[in-house]
Amino acid sequence: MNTKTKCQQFRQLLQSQELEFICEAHNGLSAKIVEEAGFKGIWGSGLTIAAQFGVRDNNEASWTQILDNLEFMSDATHIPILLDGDTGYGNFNNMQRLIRKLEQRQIAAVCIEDKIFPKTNSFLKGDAQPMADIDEFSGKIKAGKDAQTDDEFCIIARVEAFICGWGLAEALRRAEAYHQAGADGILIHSALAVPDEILSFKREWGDRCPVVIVPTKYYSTPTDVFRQSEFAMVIWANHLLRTAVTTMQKTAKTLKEEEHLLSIEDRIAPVSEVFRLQGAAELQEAEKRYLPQNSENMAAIILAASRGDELGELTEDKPKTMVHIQGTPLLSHIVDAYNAVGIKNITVVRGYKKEAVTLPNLTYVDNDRFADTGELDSLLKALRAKNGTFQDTIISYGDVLFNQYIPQTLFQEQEDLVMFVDSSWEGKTSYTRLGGFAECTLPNSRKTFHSKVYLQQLGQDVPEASIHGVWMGFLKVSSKACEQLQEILEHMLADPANRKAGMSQLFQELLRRKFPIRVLYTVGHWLDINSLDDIVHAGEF
Ligand code: SPV
Ligand code: MG
Repeated sequence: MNTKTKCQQFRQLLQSQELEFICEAHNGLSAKIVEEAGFKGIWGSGLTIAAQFGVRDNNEASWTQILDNLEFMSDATHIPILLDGDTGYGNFNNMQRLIRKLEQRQIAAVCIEDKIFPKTNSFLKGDAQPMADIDEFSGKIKAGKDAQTDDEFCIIARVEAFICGWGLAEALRRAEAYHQAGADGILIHSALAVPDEILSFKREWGDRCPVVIVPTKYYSTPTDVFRQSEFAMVIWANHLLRTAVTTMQKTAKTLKEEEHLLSIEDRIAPVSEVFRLQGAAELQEAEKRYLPQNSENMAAIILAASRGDELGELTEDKPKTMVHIQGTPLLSHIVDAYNAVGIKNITVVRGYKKEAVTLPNLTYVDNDRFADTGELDSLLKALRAKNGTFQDTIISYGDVLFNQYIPQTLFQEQEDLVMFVDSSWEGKTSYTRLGGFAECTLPNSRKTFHSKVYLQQLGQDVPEASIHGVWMGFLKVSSKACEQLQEILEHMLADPANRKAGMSQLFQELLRRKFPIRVLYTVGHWLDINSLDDIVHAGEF
């Protein structure tokens, strides 16, 4: 990247011994496109900036609106911008304020033309346009030079004598006056289809100061003619906007006529190119550095392959997870609760009547052998589907409702394996669901609020005196531990004896391998749908 300031860069271009080229831009995006094409400078065209606002080139857009637009152009690029400053938007005083505001936005240079505010584009009835008083305009240039704080800032004086129907003598007289007033360069404009006016001017002018041209009308002149005549700079003044107009008209017309995108899609920039131009990648990098990674890095796996025979007829044509609770499938309630805490990466393992499980925005993994496999088989399939890219993940069931508090709290804990245990288990003499009873390092009490509790055993046959609660069917596994979990499951399921194994066997295996499993106690906040009665009570939940 150029280490010179934009003002230094522009002055260097203007004074270079080569013929230099700058190209029009009219907003941040087109400015960036000009820079990427390799241009060393940008023409902030009055015509095209007005046009992209949908107004005329008659100072209809206020100068501060132009300034705001320029700020986007300047922010988007590293090359200097020469602003087409029309007549300076007023008298010498307005000119001075303009210069200060341009410098604040790192605009490198401004060009002002010797006409009257509000001006009209040079190609619209040019010879009917009045010119500025030569002394008044010279004073404006002087005021501008006095206002600039950076010595390198350039002011180009644009001579409109040819445009307004005057001859070479008037053009030269004005150019000399503006040069004496301090202009850093002269832009000599012409509306002829041939370069005669600008060439005759240059012949007489010699090299008193750099001369800039805008060959919009005499476009067929070979560029070498400009080079040989030792012009300093060529401005391609409006060609990107005109390109955009043609393409947009064509696309709009085609869309209107065809009512589909087939003949358009391949002929226009993909959205990925728009994102690239906007610098989306840079923001993504910054997000990694500055944003908490949590919600991006959270996922859920919902085990929902089984039928739920206990609900009888209700699960004849759909699995339990699709049974309605207050008019909405159970699974929907579960997804809502996950979504509410920012988890949208949700994998659902389907099995029984899988075609009935069709909620949107979920990743489905099918366990077609659900009838003769168990939960661990489903879980392994879900983990395999991640292809080795894991997030912190909550494993839960398709028939357990819960409060947002549950996932929220699980993700707050940094440990690799975290589970919830409901300590209000009394009265449940047998609890076959969800792996059963839990014995932990400490029972639930005020004391546990300040100390960390870990799982010691989980199953049906925990002696009553040792039971501290029931597992509620939620296990948070860190992204790192997901990888280990997959390995363990691959190993376990390689043994046919584990074909139908459930989560309690997994816990036992994890304990056997000495993985610490953190326990969080709660009372309530969940509902295990296990009977018709539960469905009725779910409404209250
Ligand atoms: C502009 O680009 O706005 C110009 C050049 O002033 S011209 O339109 O040729 O006058
Ligand atoms: Mg203009």
